[in-house]
Formats: sequence, C-alpha cells, structure tokens
Amino acid sequence: MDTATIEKAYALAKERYGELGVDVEAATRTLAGVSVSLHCWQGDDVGGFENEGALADGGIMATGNYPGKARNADELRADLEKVLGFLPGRHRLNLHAVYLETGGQKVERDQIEVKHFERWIDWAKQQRIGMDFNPTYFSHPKAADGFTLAHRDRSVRRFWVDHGIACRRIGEQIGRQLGTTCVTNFWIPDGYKDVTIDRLGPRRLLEDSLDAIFAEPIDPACNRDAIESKLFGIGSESYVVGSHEFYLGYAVRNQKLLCLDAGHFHPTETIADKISSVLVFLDEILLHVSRGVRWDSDHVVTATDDLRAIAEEIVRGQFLGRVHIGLDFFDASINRIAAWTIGARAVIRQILIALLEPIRQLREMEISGDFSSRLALVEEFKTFPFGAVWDYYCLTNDVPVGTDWMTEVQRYEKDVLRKRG
Ligand code: RNT
Ligand code: ZN
Repeated sequence: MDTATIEKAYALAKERYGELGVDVEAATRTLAGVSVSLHCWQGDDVGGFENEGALADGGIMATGNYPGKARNADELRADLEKVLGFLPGRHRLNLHAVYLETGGQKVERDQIEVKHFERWIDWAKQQRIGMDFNPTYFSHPKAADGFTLAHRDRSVRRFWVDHGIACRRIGEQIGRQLGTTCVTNFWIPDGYKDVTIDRLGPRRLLEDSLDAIFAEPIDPACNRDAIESKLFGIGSESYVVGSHEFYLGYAVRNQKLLCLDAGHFHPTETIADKISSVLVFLDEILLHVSRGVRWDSDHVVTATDDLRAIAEEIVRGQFLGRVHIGLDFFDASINRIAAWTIGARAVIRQILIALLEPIRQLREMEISGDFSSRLALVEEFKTFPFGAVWDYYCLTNDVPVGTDWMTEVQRYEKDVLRKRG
C-alpha cells in the first residue's frame, strides 16, 4: 500500500471516530507508551543454552520442526532484532534463566549470577529495551520426577529455592542496570499425573519454599516478583500444586504480582474478567498472553474474542499502568520469527482497538441504564475502521504495514535460517 492511500484511509477513519468523540491521536499516543514483553523462548522451542540438545519438559512442549531455530544466544538475539523491527513502539525482552551464557562452562542453576546474562543486558541497552526474567524449573535432572519447589526431598527443594533466590538477585541487577523494573516470574510444573491423595502437603511445601525465596528484601524499583498458576499440564493432568487459588491466596497475602496465563484455565474460562477482580486486592499483575487450543495452552496469539476481551478490560479499567503484558506461546511448525511477530502485533493492535473505543459514551449508557444503546454501539464498533489507524501507526513508527514484514521474513529465512544446521 502506498503512503498516500494509508494517509487518506487514516483521515477518513479519524473523522469516523471523531463523530463518536474518540480522539485517535490521544489513543495512539497512549499506545506508544505500552510495552509488550517478548518471550525469548519462541525462538528456540524453549530449549535454552544450558547444554546442547536439551529438551523442554515439565509438561510444556513445542511441536513442529520448521527449519532455522536459534542454536545459540547470538542467533536468538539476531532473530529478536528482526521481530523488534516489525513492531511499532518500544517493547521488552522476557528471558528465562536457561538462556544464560557461561562461555562453555557448566554452571548449576543454584549458582547462576548476573554475569551470565551480561551479554543479554548489554544487548538490551543497545536496543534501548527493558528486560524481565524467569527462573527455569523444568528441563533439569532435579525436575525429572515432576517436582521442584514442592518436592518431598528437602535437598531437592533447597536446590530449587536457591535457584529462585539467585534469579531474584539477577532480576534486581537487570532492573538496576537497565533503569526499568524487571518482573521476575515464577512458574513451576509440580504436579501429579493421576489420582492424588494428599493435595495439601505439597502446597504447604510450596508455600514454605516461596517464603524462603522471597525472604530477602529486594528493591521493588528494580525487581518485582510474579507467581503463575496453571490448571494442568502434560503429565500433571490430575493435580497441579500451584493452582489458581493457591497463588491467588499467596499473592494477596504477600503482595506479589499474580501472573494470569490465558491458557492456564478451563477451556471455556477466560482471564479477562479476572483482571478487575484481582486488581481490587493487588497493585499490579502480569499477563501471559497466550492462546489455548483444546489441551494446548501455547498457540500463537491471534485476534480472538478472548484477546479482545483482555485488551478491553485493561483499557476500560484504566489498568495499563498496573498490568504487565507478556507473551507466552511457542510454535515450531511455522517460521518462528513470523510466529513471534504475528502474536506480538496481534496484541499491540488489539490494545489500539480497545483505546479507540467510545468508552465515555458506553459508560454513560451503562450508568443511565440504557443497555440497548450500549449493546448496539459495542456491536457497531466491531467494524469501525481501526485497520486504517493501525496501518498509519505502523507507517509513522517506521515499521512494515500489513503483511509487508513477511517479505523480509522470507528473505531472512532463505539467507539465514535455512543455513542453520
Ligand atoms: C508453562 C507456563 C510458563 C512457560 C514459560 C516458558 O505452562 O506458561 O510461563 O510457558 O515459563
Ligand atoms: Zn505462562
């Protein structure tokens, strides 16, 4: 599409929104301040660089064998730069602990330090982006029986507590060095495949472990802790220690960020309506924006009703300053850079659409009890010309419009990705 056409369509769209009292420029200004945390693990199928050939376990699994996955941190950073170049606005990197760089040395997870992430931090500085962090409680011999922080063996538990402590310290350093708060998110796979008799015991152990990890005071301007629940995983179908109710209680009692992963609830249960409820009791939360499909919780994010509802809730509730938005999906069946870009652009675009809503009118209709008008306007709004605003936003942010970025992805695949072993 040529620039003149994009500008013409934008001008018409602006008029249309203006009729409803929507300030399109104010919406895009707000959008420019919204950062999405890009999950590093889409680039290499959650492998990490701890040891070669490591496979993600802990009930999470990328399926597909599309060529070109990143084999080391340099390749992953190069791929991420591609993605960042396709996204309007300034975003963040969400790094897992197993993406450390030790120069070939074996460093156990309870021994990791910020120096193992120095190259990532330097890269983030150079990209002028913030970083978030995650301890890795999977793909490890000490997690092989499906338990980590809730393990019955005290020494195994201690190992994983120490990993958590190390990660929080790293998160604090990351936040300090980059000058923007790092959110360190804890997810553990612990659970049972089948009939579980003692459902309380492991939860008491998890509570203890978390208390031990969070005992050390950490500057909240540099690092904030989040805890992520899950309903079930592969191999933990019957019981997951870190359930929603467990972490909700823990987060409220200890004022931690609750992480709501869109794919971690019953298939018909969505997270949108949880946001305003938990924000009554918590200052901030973290979202893992994902897309559940049947038993899988990690498909590439697209413009589903669920995503729309999440974006609407964040904007309507004026929660943009309290909700950290992270992505969490991994698809190895399509070009990985395309997967990242499709999901990230879908989220940014959806927030734009929500920002364009005639919220004031809708609110007035609701308060005055005019629910017919409320529903009529919500329905009409669904086909308002937000695409023209999105195109213009991409254009003025110097990123590709429409699917133009796919041309570059295809070139990169041919010149770079296909040449990886
Ligand atoms: C797993 C959780 C968790 C992971 C990442 C890799 O079910 O969603 O967030 O996807 O930590
Ligand atoms: Zn998640």
